[in-house]
Amino acid sequence: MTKNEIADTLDEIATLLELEGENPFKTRAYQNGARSLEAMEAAEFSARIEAGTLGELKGFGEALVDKITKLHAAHAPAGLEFYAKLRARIPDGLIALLEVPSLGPKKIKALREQLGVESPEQLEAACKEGRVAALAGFGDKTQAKLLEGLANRAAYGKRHLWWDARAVAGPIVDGLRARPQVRRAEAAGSLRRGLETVGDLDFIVAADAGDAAAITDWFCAQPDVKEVTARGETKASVRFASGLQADLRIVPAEQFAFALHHFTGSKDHNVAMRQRALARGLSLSEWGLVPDAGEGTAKEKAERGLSLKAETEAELFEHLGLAFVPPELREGLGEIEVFERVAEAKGAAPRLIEPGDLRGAFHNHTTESDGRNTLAEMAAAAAALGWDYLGIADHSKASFQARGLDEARLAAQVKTIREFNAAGGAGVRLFAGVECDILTDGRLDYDDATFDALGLDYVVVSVHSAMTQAEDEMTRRIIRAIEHPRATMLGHATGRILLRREGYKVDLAKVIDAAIANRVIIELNAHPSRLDMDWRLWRRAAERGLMCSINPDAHEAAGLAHVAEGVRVARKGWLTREHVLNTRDLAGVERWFRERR
Ligand code: DGT
Ligand code: CA
Ligand code: CA
Ligand code: ZN
Repeated sequence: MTKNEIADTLDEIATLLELEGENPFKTRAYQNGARSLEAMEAAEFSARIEAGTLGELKGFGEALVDKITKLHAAHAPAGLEFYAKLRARIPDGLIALLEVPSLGPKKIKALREQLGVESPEQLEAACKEGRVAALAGFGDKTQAKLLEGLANRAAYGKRHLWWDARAVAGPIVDGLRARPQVRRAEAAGSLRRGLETVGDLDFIVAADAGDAAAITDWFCAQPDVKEVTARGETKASVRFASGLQADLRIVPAEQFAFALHHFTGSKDHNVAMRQRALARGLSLSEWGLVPDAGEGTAKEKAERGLSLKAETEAELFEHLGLAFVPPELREGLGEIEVFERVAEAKGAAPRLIEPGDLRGAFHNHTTESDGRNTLAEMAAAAAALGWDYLGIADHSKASFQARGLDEARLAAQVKTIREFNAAGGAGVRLFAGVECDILTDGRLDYDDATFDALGLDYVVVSVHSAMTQAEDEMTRRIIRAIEHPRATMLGHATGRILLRREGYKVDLAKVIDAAIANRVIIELNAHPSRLDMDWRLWRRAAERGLMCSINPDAHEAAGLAHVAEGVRVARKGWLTREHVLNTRDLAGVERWFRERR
């Protein structure tokens, strides 16, 4: 296991021990161990494990070192017998109780010992019978709160599509900025990093201390707020009816850049940044960038005015010898190394793709299959976006539920598109394509003679059936389609629907290899609930020569705008304009299609 996975396991051990009522010194030793591991360079950690010198460090007792060493050698926490036994002693229901708001290990232990409660269901029953209120340290109010928390558990635990979260967050940022007391306001957290799903919203505001209460009042009184879950002088947390929660932090102006950076995360990025600061004798936190040496906490030092100044995040990065790292790249996946080289003028910053780079899009449906706008309406919408071209790709005949096109209807559509272009194209050039089903054995939905006769500009190949095939069968099926000389690009590589449906089982490493070898594009399906293929795979694949197309999979004119979603996650995958086909001009696209054929 890696250093960070081991740190997570130590935290989990601490929680499990607390559930068992182990003494606080012991549980804290695991938590402190986890923090120390987080702050340690991976190289130093490996070297110390090798040499058996971890125990020389403060806070690493013999028992802890023994467990860390065993976890390091294991593939999963269960490889550590101590962990496996501890976990086996604790009922799953007890773990589930940890997810109930306002319920921590200590309260859970009390409920278990005094009422025999070992699951959310049992807790609900105990609350309804009034037995929880009767316990010392609980009372009527706590019982009511627990009942409500249980009822909302599903909604609370749920993550939200970025697109939905953004729709809530946008007006809040605008609203905050419109307050006269607010100097600066930004959304932070996973939303700012552009993650495909968002757990909760995080807002950072700069204001004078005397104005904080007025801002907090406004935040908590927003019409959509269902419940104020926490409230202090400079912070508040609220829950909206949708179940989405939001945190607000108000900081002095001089702390704003540090707080914005800290609460943007990710946690892994922050850990790497903190290590870098420590190596320079500095301590980085939401409070500032202060000398590590000397009396007092980082917060106290910042309040004594000891922090380096940073008006902007760019200045914060500069203090640590780094160029500005775009929020989308802050995932602790090697961004620090790259932007160090940029700062030292040893390398260029990646010029990540931007929404304005797109000049068209290829995977779009019309009323001929399951779209809601006609070809002419789709073309007009593309022209209104300022695009140079639009690719049409309606479903093929095997997708009968989507009214897929048989050979004759497709031939007629191609003819319509040619006539449309010949008549001037109303501002955009249309490309004739199809979203062709990959049949269960990997053959395509039209035969070669049909393809020859149709004269399509391009073909998107997609899986829409038999999605439960075994992994090797699905992998072979998709690769066979990729190897078809007519295939131009692969649609939605896993078929996942975020927060609803797992993707089909497929070995994407092999699919990527095949796509590169056959010069087939893999799409980045930009629909907010797909974002498929996943951004985590793009950086490496693109370096190896995989071409991307950011495809809206639009089923109506308004759906074309979803390409912005695709651009966002493409940035998370380090993609530049060169990696994406639909940043090319008309001639460049025509050339690609011609060479592919
Ligand atoms: P989410 O809300 O689950 O989609 O993900 P985030 O990244 O928005 O996480 P959240 O809301 O818990 O916290 C916002 C940021 O604050 C997070 O990305 C990094 C920072 N942060 C919060 N808690 C910790 C922590 O315990 N350690 C470190 N290093 N950073 C933290
Ligand atoms: Ca968050
Ligand atoms: Ca948060
Ligand atoms: Zn499809």
